[in-house]
Amino acid sequence: MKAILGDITTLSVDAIVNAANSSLLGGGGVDGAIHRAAGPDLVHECRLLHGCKTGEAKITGGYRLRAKFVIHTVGPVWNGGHKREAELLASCYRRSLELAVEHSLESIAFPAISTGIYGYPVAEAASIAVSTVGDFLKVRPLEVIFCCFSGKDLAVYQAELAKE
Ligand code: AR6
Repeated sequence: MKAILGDITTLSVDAIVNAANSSLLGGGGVDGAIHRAAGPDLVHECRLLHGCKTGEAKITGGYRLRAKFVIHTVGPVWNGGHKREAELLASCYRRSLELAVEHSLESIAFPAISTGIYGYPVAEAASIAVSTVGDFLKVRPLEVIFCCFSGKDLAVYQAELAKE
């Protein structure tokens, strides 16, 4: 696993992960960027999924994206840390990786789920992301990219990766 700085919508991987909301019908942040880049067929397929619970994940095609698939997961809204946020965030990473394996995918890129509009502190979120993915990769090999959207986030991820 590695961290890079970039726009997740441009990556040529088997799947990119979307930090969605429970409607799966689009929104701001990375969700908006993915829907804009994928085109309107993405929301048409998302409508058929009837939403997604926090901590769960669902897969669709990638349409106009270079990625073949989009794995939509719903991160927790940060509420101070005592509302099962850590457990739910770890579940987002695990369920996304499980879907990738079920679909025989070899590469997957994650944004920093929940750390934008949902307000999860980046350092805590990066620690959960790296440790949850690291544990999963001990059992199932996959190419995992953490796609950071700022140099500051990239530095936080690199510090976490150095601990693994
Ligand atoms: N590529 C990579 N990362 C990005 C991109 C991009 N193109 N655009 C933003 N980010 P957020 P959340 C980063 O707010 O906190 C939506 O409205 C961003 O800088 O996208 O999980 C959904 O519909 C941050 O580091 O997702 C939900 O309602 C990270 O992606 C809600 O926002 C996540 O920020 C979900 O909030």
